[in-house]
Amino acid sequence: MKLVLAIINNDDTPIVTAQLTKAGFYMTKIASTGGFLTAGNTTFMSGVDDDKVDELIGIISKFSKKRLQPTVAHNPGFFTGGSHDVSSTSVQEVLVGGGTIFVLNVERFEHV
Ligand code: 2BA
Repeated sequence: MKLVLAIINNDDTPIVTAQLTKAGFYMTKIASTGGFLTAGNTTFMSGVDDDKVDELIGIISKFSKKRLQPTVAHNPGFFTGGSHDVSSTSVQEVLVGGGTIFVLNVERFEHV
């Protein structure tokens, strides 16, 4: 058995949830936050038999879109010699997703 952890963009969470449920997968969803963009995303946690892992990853891949997400970059300032430092911010885009997936071995599973 494997534990699949999949980090998905919040915009894709409804369709991924629907498609995984339709295919018979059990899952737990955890509200999570990306360390870099500090934007909300969803972490899916699903315990599956080894021979179902590829099907699970296939569904997540199919319904998780890559997207450009704006992020504010702080450009280093410099000292003018006057009373004000000069610095600026600019909006840059970061390519996010589709899904980020980890597959872990499960030593023991109990459902009591
Ligand atoms: P965030 O950490 O908010 O990262 C969002 C996007 O920013 C990433 O997209 C990547 O394109 C970029 N990025 C992340 N860290 C960066 C850095 N140190 N320098 C430059 N660019 C950086 P994805 O790679 O698709 O990741 C989407 C989300 O998946 C991440 O959100 C994070 O929540 C999770 N994630 C990705 N890789 C991970 C890892 N190795 N371990 C744990 N979580 C991860």
